[in-house]
Amino acid sequence: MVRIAHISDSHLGASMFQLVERREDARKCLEKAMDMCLRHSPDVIVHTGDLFDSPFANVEDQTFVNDLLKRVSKKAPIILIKGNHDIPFGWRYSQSPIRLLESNDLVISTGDSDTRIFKMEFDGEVVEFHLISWTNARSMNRLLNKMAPKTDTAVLLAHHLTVSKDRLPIHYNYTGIGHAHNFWLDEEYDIGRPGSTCVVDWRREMSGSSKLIVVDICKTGNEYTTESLNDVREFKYWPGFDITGMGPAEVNNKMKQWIGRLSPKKKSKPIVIINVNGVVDSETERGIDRNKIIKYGESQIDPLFLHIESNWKVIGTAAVELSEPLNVEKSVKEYVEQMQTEYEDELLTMLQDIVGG
Ligand SMILES: [Mn+2]
Repeated sequence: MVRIAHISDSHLGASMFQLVERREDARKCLEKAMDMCLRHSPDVIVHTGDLFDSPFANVEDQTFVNDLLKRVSKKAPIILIKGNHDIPFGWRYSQSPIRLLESNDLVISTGDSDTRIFKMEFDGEVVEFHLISWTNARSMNRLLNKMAPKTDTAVLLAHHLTVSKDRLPIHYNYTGIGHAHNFWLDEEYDIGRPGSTCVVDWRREMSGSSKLIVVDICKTGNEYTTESLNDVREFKYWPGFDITGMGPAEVNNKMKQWIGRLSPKKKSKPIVIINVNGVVDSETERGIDRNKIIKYGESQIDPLFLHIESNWKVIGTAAVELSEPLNVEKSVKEYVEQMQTEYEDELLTMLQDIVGG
């Protein structure tokens, strides 16, 4: 039996909403994920790419990674795929901070190339690893077509896949990928994607989850264990606030009421994202006092950051004055006159049919 612990997409250096605290969070998330891997005593740890958010990683992040991998690689070898974020200007240039980690013998990666095939022996059991770092679709398809393992047990590791799961070569015991930041495990096809170790882009990641995938490759088939990988920062995501039909005062009050109901669980300052939907008129939108609402929220829940995502739609308004609202015929005529609608003639003809004029 060979045990692989698989994580992905750590995006060191990413800072959501330009919050410097998130850089520190990303480092803590990676360290937490690596320690979670070690607790399962894996034969090998796999990271399928986007270790850094930018190939021009800052020295602080590089030093952190260096120290962390030095500690972890003493316990288990680390295979690291280069993701699209780890490579400058796409696949045409090879200089990447991963290259440095590799030449320091902290990780096994694909060197200056986008691919590498090698064997590793675990207690007499030989496993062939096929690595594909980020590359274009054509070269990826070419690699997939020509890579054929020579040993019984083989593992394919890539940052992303350019073919659907049913078109993958069948000779791999496990295919580990990254790139998309949500967990996905297909035990029938033996394909796993852990998701990101931290929240990088909340719009894409809030609906899913991230997990550590532990794969035991046995003669009788794979056995999977997964463990939730939550961000070290607490996120409160409220998707369903609807302000349809409200006036400005009502919106301001309601939003304060909604915020008042939020109560963060942990002690750490949470990131709170409030998604507001609905349709309001432009006057109402102008009357929404964002600053006051946010200040109120900050005083109530002490967040690291409170964000109101304005997803509401705005319709223009025009006041129509009806002299006799109960007189349908007169009201329609007044409406048509004041709105200067292009359907004036049709409306007036319909009106004749209805009231029999
Ligand atoms: Mn990524």
